[in-house]
Amino acid sequence: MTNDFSLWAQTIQTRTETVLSALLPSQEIAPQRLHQAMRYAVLGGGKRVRALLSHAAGELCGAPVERIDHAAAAVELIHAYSLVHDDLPCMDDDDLRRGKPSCHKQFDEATALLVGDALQTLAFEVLSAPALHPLAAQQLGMVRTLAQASGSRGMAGGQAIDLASVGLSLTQQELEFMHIHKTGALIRAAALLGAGCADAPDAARVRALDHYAKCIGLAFQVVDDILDTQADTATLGKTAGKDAEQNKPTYVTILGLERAKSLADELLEDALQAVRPYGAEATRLEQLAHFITGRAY
Ligand code: GRG
Repeated sequence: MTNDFSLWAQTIQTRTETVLSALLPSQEIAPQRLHQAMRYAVLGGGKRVRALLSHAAGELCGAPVERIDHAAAAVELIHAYSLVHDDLPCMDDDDLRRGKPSCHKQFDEATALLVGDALQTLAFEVLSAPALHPLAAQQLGMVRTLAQASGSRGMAGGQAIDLASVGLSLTQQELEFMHIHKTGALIRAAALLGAGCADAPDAARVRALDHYAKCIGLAFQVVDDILDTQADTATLGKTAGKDAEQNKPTYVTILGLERAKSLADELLEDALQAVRPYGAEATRLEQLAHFITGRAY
């Protein structure tokens, strides 16, 4: 199963890299430095978890793979923008991302700011391309889904709560609220966009996917908090121990390591249960859930 999943994941990761490379402006085109920095921030790194999720969700709904490629690329562009901005000195202030200098270190802060801006707008350009979907109303719904997941009631809002939480002792409920927005909203959108690529996605399947993605999005963050305390910088490709250094509330500080691990297991089980009715059709989703919760970086 693992080998079969690895092969599938590698295929999707390669497809995603190829599509993103084609969508990003060439660094030969002016403004060269901005385009070079955009390509630096997006290409050649990352697990592409969100793209894998769009593909697994799209498969469950019978969506054509070429459409999913583009929806997945749009989500990865938003994700890459969020990482570039998150690393800026005015936010998390991190020098390392995906095992290399973060964008503002490799280039400069103003360029990194513009990279984030341009990646965000490119994501919507890609998702709204007329060739992406034959049903304009459905496509418009997908654009809205990504906008809501990225904005103040989604990822950007979660980031605002995160920044305001430094040094505070949050309850588990407050921490969950932050992560549902900061990380969970985009992960949920990745699944919904994959499903939306089908001509007429079955409503029950979309509901199951939505619940699966909510659970797996939260599990992703719980595991991220655990890894921040357990893994080293070389393995993570980003600075380990950052949460404690910045005095940030995490699942590990609130629950302790063992209960945080149990919570990740519970969320994994909830996610698996949501797609169990679809049997073998949901194999990729099951494997992906195990990959997300069992990852080492
Ligand atoms: C700046 C608007 C704005 C938002 C930033 C997602 C986010 C919000 C910041 C990232 C900070 C962070 C490290 C969050 C923990 C979870 C997370 C999103 C980790 C990075 O995602 P991965 O592991 O990264 O999927 P790769 O590199 O594999 O794509």
